Formats: sequence, C-alpha cells, structure tokens
Amino acid sequence: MKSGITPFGLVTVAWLLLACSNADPTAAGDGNEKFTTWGETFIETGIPANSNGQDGFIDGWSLHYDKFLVNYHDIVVADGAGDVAATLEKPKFVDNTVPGRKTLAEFDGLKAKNWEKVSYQIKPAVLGEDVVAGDASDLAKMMDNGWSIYVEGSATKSGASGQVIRKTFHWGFKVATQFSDCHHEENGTDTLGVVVTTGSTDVTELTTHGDHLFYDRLQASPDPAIRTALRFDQKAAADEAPYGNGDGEITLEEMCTEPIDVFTYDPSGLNAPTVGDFVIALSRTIGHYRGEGECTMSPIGERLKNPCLEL
Ligand SMILES: [Ca+2]
Repeated sequence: MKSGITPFGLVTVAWLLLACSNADPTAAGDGNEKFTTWGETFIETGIPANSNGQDGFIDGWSLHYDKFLVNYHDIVVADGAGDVAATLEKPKFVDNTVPGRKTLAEFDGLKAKNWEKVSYQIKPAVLGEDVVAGDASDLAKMMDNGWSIYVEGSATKSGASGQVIRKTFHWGFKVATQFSDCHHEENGTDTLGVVVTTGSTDVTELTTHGDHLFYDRLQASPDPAIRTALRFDQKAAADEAPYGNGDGEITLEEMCTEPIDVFTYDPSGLNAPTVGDFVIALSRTIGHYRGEGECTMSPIGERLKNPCLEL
C-alpha cells in the first residue's frame, strides 16, 4: 500500500474527531454535574498567627477547629430562562473538619450547556438529612437547637510573660442564607453558574471559609489599600470581666454583651453593635463557590434588627 494512512491511522483520526466533538459544550449531548464541599486548610488544620492579617491572625492568636458543621439545602442548577436542570432532594449535613472534598450531590444526564443560575442554601438542620461526613449525634444536636452552622475549637496566644493563653468556643448559629447567582473566575474568565460538557463530569465545590468568622469588616472596603484582617483579641476579651465569667470558654452570649471596638472593627454600615452581632453576621459569609468564587447572599425569612436577638 502506497497510502500514507494505515487502517490504524484512520481509526485514530476518527477517534480524535469524536473526541473533539465531545469537548464542544454546544453540541447536543448530556453530561454530569457533581457538587462537593471542602473546608480548606484553615478548617482542616487551623488558622495560624500571621502579621499580614490575611493568612492568619494579625494579633498573634492561632486557632484550631474541632468541628465545623454545615447544613446544605436546596442546591439548584438552572439556566437564565428559569429551566431547572437539577435540585437537591435531601439536605446534606457535613463536618468540614473531616479532611478532603466530600460529595454532596451528583446530577447525571444534564443537557450539555452553560447553566447560568446555580444557587444553594445554608439553613437550620431538619429531620431526614443525609450525613455526608461527621457524627449523626451532632446533626441531632443541630436539629434540637435550630442551628444551620456550628463551630467548636480553641485558640491560643502567648501572653506578656510568655504564658500560653487558651480560649475555647462552641458556637451554634441559626442564620438561614440563600446563595444565588454563583460565579467564579478561572483563567481570567468569569463564569456564571456551571458549564456541563457532553460525556464528562464537571465538579463544583461549595467551599467553606473558616477564616471569615474573624474578619474585622462586615464588607470588603472599596479601597483596595484597606485589607480585611483576621482578629481574635476582642473575642478572647469577651470571656473576661466585665463581659464574661473568665472560665476560658468564650460564649456567644458573652460576646453579645461586649460593644464592638469601632476603631478596630468596621461594621460597614450594617447593624452590629456588639462582638457577638459582628460574628453572627459574618457566619452568613462562610459559603463560597469553587474556591474563591462568590454568590449573592441574602437572608432567608424575617431578619431581626440585631443578630444577637436570634440566639
Ligand atoms: Ca466564659
């Protein structure tokens, strides 16, 4: 045979053409969308001290989470016209101190295209949730207390005379939050929602950010020179007189009696008169999207004037 194309070569060319057509999300076909969650290193291993304030606590504290419990509800994949491709059947309970990415849902056989409207909710635990990771007894405790998020852990810092100061915390939050119009940037392109491609599985991580509870602003400054920093001093002070009982455990109730230091913390025009109000307001912001991606956050249901009144 003089032909340069062998039968094997023809098969290879045909396979390549098929592969190319499969990679085209506009071609007719189906694909899958998988949702996972991950707590990143701040929740898995801890938040260190770091003088830059972004990679750790600017005031010398370091913190370790023993539990970081979240209840995910109502994941929805839809398009701009309102056609719904998939919805989460049962809410999912997860402890994100359990290492690695945990699967929340797998939606198979979705039409391959850009589904622009992806949303989810974090709200209080309900009967019949799936335990994705963590203890069923913790889920029961969340249901009994009406919590959507619960964090437990300890923070330490070296005192003036070299002694180690240690504070523990066990905080349950009742906030219910809708995360809508989720989007993320990848390779310089901002993508709204998800892109399902024929014959493959796209993975969306509903990331939880454990550092947000300790932000010193409720909203990012429009001035990029003003960076949000992580702080713990005022939370630790809530356990001391005149606000707390000095037993080493910082309670939300103690933080809700301590006025926020407006010279250090910026409520960004929102209502957060106490340290407790500030932390509860920040608990709405732990939900992210594919790493550093974001969603539009809105409270579900009636919102009380001060977050501390929801305790
Ligand atoms: Ca205390």
